[in-house]
Amino acid sequence: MSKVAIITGVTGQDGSYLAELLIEKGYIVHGLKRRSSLFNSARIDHIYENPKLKNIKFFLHYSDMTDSSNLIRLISDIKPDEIYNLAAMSHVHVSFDVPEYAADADGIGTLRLLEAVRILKLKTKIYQASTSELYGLVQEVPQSEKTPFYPRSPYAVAKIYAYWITVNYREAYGMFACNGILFNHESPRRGETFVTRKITMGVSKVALGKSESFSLGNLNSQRDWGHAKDYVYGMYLMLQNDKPCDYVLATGKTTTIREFLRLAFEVLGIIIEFNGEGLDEVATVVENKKNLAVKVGQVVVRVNKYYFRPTEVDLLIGDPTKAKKELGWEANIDLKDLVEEMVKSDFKELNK
Ligand code: NAP
Ligand code: G4F
Repeated sequence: MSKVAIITGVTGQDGSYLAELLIEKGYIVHGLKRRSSLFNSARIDHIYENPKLKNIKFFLHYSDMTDSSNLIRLISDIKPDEIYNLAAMSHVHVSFDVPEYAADADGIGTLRLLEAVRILKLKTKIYQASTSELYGLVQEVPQSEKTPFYPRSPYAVAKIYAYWITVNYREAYGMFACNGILFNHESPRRGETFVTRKITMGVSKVALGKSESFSLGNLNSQRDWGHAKDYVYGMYLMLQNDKPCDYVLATGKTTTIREFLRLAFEVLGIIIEFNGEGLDEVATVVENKKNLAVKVGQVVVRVNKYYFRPTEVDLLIGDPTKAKKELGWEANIDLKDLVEEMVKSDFKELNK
């Protein structure tokens, strides 16, 4: 018999890849999406249009992590074998502007979901989308499941609550609930205001002559970037394991924003150099190997303090040893391939 899964946040980057994965594995998938004034299903529309996935069982329901009666009703009707809780106000910088909403949707939202499963006395397995942002002001390098947390944003504080309430429900009620402590993962489906996608779109627009330059914030911070496709497979593996546990998913390598930017321009044969310091730092073209719409000497990136955060997470680098040992999981797609895929996808789309 087919397994039944609920994915909250199905319209997001990870939700879309996970829906594809579970459908391929023969699951009946129920995606929860929130109401929006514009269509918000662009990342999952292709699932219906793919002839290879003709007989799929994929259903969408309106929902919101701030609405417990809605969650109880849907979970009671669907009685899922697995729930993947991916819904969240996931933008760290924006969480400083909407801290109460972030706490409600990301923190208490997770409690609402766990409570729904407990009240309904279901044996549902639960995956909670935890994050490397929990490490914040890092207490250890690299960060593993044993590293103490030190959150640095309202988003991370909300996710700490979600992390511990998941652990607590596992211990108090014997629920099969796992935290995936995922380091940054990206793809051509990444939201356009996260730094990697902002860069790959910005680079493509500049190369096509659609804009002269774009602005970024802190170029010095370092992230452990993987591909979202690899990471959703890790989520799935956590719920297929014999015992519920928390796992770090990461590549074990870290890179600065500045280096990601350099690599992204390089995909299009544009070589840049950095000059100046702090808010005066700029990236300038030194070579244009493919004769794209840029000139040598053109300033293509500037630094703008608007994009800096009140408190920054300077360095993230994860230790995925436990996931490798216990789940057989590892990141397969490396940073260079990820950057190339993202730049080529944006360049193609913007060149239409
Ligand atoms: P994303 O693209 O921003 O997707 C978030 C999803 O949550 C979207 O479907 C969004 O709906 C939905 N959502 C937001 N607020 C909601 C609410 N109040 N009720 C119901 N749904 C709501 O994020 P992602 O990159 O796929 O990440 C998935 C999860 O993993 C998130 O919880 C994120 O915090 C966590 N995480 C991500 C990373 C990463 O590097 N990507 C790393 C660690 C953890 P709309 O489409 O309508 O906006
Ligand atoms: O791409 P970001 O916005 O991602 P951030 O803050 O690391 O959060 C993402 O990863 C977390 C996992 O660690 C998730 F939990 C979270 O949901 C989200 O998916 O910023 C990355 C870095 C930061 O240091 C930021 O200050 O890039 C720096 N940055 C520099 N200029 C910028 C910009 N970030 C954004 N968004 N926009 C800029 O212009």
